[in-house]
Amino acid sequence: MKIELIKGDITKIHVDAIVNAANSSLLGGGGVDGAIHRAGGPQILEECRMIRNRQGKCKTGEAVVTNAGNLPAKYVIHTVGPVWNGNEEKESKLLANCYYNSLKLAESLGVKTIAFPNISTGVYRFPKELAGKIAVDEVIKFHSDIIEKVIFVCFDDENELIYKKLLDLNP
Ligand code: AR6
Repeated sequence: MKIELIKGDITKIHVDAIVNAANSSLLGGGGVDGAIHRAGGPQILEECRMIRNRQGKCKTGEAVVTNAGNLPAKYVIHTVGPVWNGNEEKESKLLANCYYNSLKLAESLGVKTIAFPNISTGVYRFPKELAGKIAVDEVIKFHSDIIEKVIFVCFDDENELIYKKLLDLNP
């Protein structure tokens, strides 16, 4: 599995699946969630509503999939990151679950390329350095015969620098 870093907007990335840092309602929000629904159009929210009706809320650390509407991707995988409250052990495990469950779901869909945002590092206030380490560790230890490339999409300079260091890229 190749790992890449891109600085920018995840809604513009040409991959089979992009991951959304959603909330448990699955009904949209701000940050990357808002950007994905804005750029992707109403079909994504429509499918989120169907999932809500079928299974109720999405638990923290879990993932569900919808279409990607007008986005270049085929799928949006919505995962719910933990809100940082300082319980490092519990919240780190939940964040790791987001990456693991998104990758598992992607595999089941035959996804070859997938892009992740920096889950929980915005409104949910997870410390960026720790979140980056968890994300990179989880992806590296996930061996896949199906997924060929994982792209970390960093929106802000701080995350970009953190990921460059973690992935051993030249700053
Ligand atoms: N492309 C890539 N990354 C982005 C984009 C974008 N277009 N926009 C923001 N980011 P956040 P959370 C980065 O707050 O912390 C929503 O309201 C941003 O710089 O989007 O998991 C949901 O509905 C940050 O590094 O998600 C939930 O209620 C990262 O995405 C809640 O926020 C995550 O920031 C989830 O909070």
